[in-house]
Amino acid sequence: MRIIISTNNQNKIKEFKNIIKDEKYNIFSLKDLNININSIENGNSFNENSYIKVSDLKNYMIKNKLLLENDILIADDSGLCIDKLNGNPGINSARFMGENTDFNIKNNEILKLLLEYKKIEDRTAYFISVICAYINNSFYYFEGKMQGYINFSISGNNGFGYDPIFFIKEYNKNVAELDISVKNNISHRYKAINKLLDFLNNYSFINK
Ligand code: ITT
Repeated sequence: MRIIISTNNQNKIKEFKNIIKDEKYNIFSLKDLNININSIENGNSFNENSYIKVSDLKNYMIKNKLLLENDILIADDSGLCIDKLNGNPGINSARFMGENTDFNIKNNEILKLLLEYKKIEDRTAYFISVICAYINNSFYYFEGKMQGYINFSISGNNGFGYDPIFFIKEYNKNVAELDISVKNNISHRYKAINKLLDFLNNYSFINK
């Protein structure tokens, strides 16, 4: 069965392929299928933006007669929410300081915005991933969160995006310092994907 992911972020694709181990699913990115979609993410929530990305993919596949009967179409809308910044950058995490701005610059800016908070307890944040899935003509949502803190400096080369400033107390490391297999066992994306997989395992259309 095909799971097609409506994203242009190759780091997300890597994580999806790493997390979904069940061989009954074949995972495809837009790039794998040569599909060119650039969704306009102008929703007011993670749910709305993940829906926009999936429905753009659905419409493209129907229009181009690419959609197969059992296809599962999904998108992930994710972001970093920092409590002392009123939940920002939140749904604007990709667009914060400009979509094409280097993450080293974005991460440095976040550290600057939190300069006044000298205690790690005051620097709480979470990553969130909302997966919207189009399955058998209906849309479903699956959400995962990973709690942590914004560290005082940038460190680590693994992962992507805001991982070099996101500190996990249990490991005493930033996410970017964790082995990628560890991140993929605790992350917001891992949790959302697991909810999706549980749902699919119990879904009679898929298992008939
Ligand atoms: P698509 O919309 O094409 O999927 P995107 O990168 O624009 O790709 P989002 O709109 O969901 O993705 O924006 C999420 C932002 O949050 C983006 O800037 C990511 O770099 C960042 N982000 C999401 N998950 C992350 C993670 O696991 N670790 C670090 N940063 C993450």
